[in-house]
Amino acid sequence: MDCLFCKIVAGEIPSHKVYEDEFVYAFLDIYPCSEGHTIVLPKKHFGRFTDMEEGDAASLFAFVNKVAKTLEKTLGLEGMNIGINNGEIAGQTVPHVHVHIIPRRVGDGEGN
Ligand code: D5M
Repeated sequence: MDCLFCKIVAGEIPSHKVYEDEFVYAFLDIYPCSEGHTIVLPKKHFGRFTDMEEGDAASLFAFVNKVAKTLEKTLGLEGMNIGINNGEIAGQTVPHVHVHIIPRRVGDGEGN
């Protein structure tokens, strides 16, 4: 399948890995909204979040929770935005489901 994120998971395209296990892969976003902006995705290909079964979605978010806590600790964060663009009309540019973890810091703009 010609999928950018499947190629990253397979190591065919380089990425800055943050976390990996049997089911998920997390790496730094190439166009970060803030320092440490991380993408978490299931290794198995799903186009959109709403293509996933409830169990797969729950597993993905369990890993998102783990990665977010690790980033919080290692980067000393007070908060972060965690979200998904589900579908092209919602801003999804890569059709392999992924969760954005965007570290937020005092004075960085939105919400402060
Ligand atoms: O988010 C897709 C995100 O994927 C966007 O923030 C850029 C990022 N991206 C695209 N190509 C790469 C590579 N090669 N490495 C790392 N990050 C990448 P979306 O929610 O679909 O708009």
